[in-house]
Amino acid sequence: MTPSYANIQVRIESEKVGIVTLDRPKALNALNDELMTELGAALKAFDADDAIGCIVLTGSEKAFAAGADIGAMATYTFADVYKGDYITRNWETIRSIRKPVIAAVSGYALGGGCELAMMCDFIIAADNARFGQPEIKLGVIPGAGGTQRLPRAVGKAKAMDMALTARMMKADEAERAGLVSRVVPFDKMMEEAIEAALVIANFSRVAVMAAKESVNRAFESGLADGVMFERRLFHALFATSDQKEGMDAFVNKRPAAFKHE
Ligand code: DAK
Repeated sequence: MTPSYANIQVRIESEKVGIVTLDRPKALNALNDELMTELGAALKAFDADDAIGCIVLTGSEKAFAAGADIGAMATYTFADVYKGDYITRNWETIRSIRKPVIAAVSGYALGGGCELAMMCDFIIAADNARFGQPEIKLGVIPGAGGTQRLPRAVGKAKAMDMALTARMMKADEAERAGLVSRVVPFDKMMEEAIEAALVIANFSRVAVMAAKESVNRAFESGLADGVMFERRLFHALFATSDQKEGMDAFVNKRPAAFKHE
């Protein structure tokens, strides 16, 4: 039984894939404090569930999420946000999730919505997706990593363009720029995301988590340190039964049956 929440829906697909759907349709899935707390709880629950091998995070056809809730933050003062460490608490949870999280993005992914998608491990976009960091129009700047993750994904020129002009990037441009890994028609988006999630969920969980950790290390370290980190994880995987199983299955021309240990 999956728990029920007020601002998100959760379900399990094919017993292996956890799906979280942002569900505040009247506000285009604007990300308020309650929603982010629920999202963190749902992601942590799937991360802790041995049956789950991958998570898909999605929204509605019109909006993945149109940003943090502007109404909720409109009257805050500097002292409020600084002393209260404004929404840092529940926005950081997603970074601690060790299983892969795929963002399936349709419609608007703006401000915190774009940042949330970028915190996921990769993005599969519907052809109607629109990415943007329009905070400059509100007299602020991106606050959940947009000025850092966007240039790493699309380079300085496009990141500056988006953060300074507030223009939106369509799905095809986002794919060319490297922000999203695949673009598909909207009615195929969830099928594509779930299929990718099932592929991942059927591999060794240990190897999958190591791959995620190692790729993420590329953004935190220099090349030599990153390669050494990868080398040590690669070596460590030879201590798993899944490495024996995977290689034996290849040699003997049979499908691998991973035990995730
Ligand atoms: N917040 C609250 N309500 C929103 C919203 C938002 N971000 N976006 C849309 N809504 C609401 C609208 O107010 C409207 O509500 P009602 O008037 O019907 O009650 C409803 O959703 C439908 O929106 P529209 O009528 O505007 O729909 P349109 O199709 O005409 O336009 C739009 C869609 C997405 C172009 C437009 O709604 C829009 O521009 N929305 C605002 C986009 C935006 O500026 N987003 C960035 C927000 S700032 C941090 C973490 C995160 C953040 C900061 C710090 N820390 C961890 C420190 C993030 C900041 C942001 O995201």
